[in-house]
Amino acid sequence: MSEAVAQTVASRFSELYGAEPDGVWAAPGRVNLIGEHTDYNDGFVMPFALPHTAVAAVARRADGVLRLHSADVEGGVTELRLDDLSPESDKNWTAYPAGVVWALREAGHAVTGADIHLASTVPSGAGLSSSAALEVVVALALNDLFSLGLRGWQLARLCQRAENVYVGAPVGIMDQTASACCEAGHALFLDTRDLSQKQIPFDLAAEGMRLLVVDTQVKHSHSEGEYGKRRAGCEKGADLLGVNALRDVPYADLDAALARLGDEEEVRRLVRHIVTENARVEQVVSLLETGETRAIGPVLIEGHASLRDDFRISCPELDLVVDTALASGALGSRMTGGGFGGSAIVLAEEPDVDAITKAVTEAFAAAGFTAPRVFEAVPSAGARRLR
Ligand code: GAF
Repeated sequence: MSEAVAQTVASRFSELYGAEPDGVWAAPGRVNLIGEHTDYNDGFVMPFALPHTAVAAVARRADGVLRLHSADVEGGVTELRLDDLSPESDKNWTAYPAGVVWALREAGHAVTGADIHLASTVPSGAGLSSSAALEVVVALALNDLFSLGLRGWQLARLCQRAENVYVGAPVGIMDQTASACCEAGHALFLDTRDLSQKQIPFDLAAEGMRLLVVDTQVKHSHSEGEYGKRRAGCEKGADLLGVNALRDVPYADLDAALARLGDEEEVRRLVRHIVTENARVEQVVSLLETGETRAIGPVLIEGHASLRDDFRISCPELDLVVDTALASGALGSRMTGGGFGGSAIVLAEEPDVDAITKAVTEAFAAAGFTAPRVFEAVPSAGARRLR
């Protein structure tokens, strides 16, 4: 499968650029199991990698030129000069790979140019980190081709900088780290403060369960204002409470912290979500480690309620997935990713999967919503070289 994909992408590269690529790399999208909007609060997250990947065929250049092409976007090859790359100058898809090259060079890494052809199976705008997959696959390819010796978490930091500064989206570090560092059969317990990581075995099929992703087809974008507003609100909360980041408010002190915020109702809601969400990540880790996998269902449900009512980033389509799945026997369900659209996850017993899928699809039709796309998510490998 990987070999066939690598061959297709390499062949297209040769057609476009008239030579063989030096190699082919893949980086996955991710699903976040729990820990939403905690990453820019120095908190905990728990994503796992999807089988869907961005694949890049790449060849080195030595002449300061970057050529970019995507199988997923109309149009020909874009040619850029490395010396001309500058933040927020590009509003197209090319800003993601170009931003990575810019971030590497700005950090002092000797990248002298490249020809790149990309093809991705990660659904875009679905809350599944299609942007991070593009960034990480380019970073990994250049790391190998220019012998930069950077580790996965270092590539993730550079990719986040590309997205924050070059693309102009104020995202945290979760998606890039997930794409770079996840392992097949595991969820990644990540402390976003120091990027310390623990791979937690997560094999639902072995226990007779499944995790479904329901892509509502409602597109979202992090460069738009609401994500940034939530981030600014969390930073205000940390300021008012006199802590570096909301991560520093222990769950046991939540009531006292909320009382100190007085009539800052909006900030109180954001703080409550972050502090309880960090506790939920720790709870899920502990349940998985003690083999109580089914017991994570109620924690996922609480997580959704918190995102809907306190953080206020759900939407009618996401709520309909969660409500319908739970009414049809799911063990747990929540929106995943940045919110305002994108995808929800559903944890279910294997025999209930078809009935839940049917119920959600029918509920969408009855509500007049675009049909959702439902697929099973199996924890897959992180970024890697294919050939
Ligand atoms: C998006 C961002 F890119 C992540 O950094 C994270 O904040 C997530 O939304 C919400 O948990 O995917």
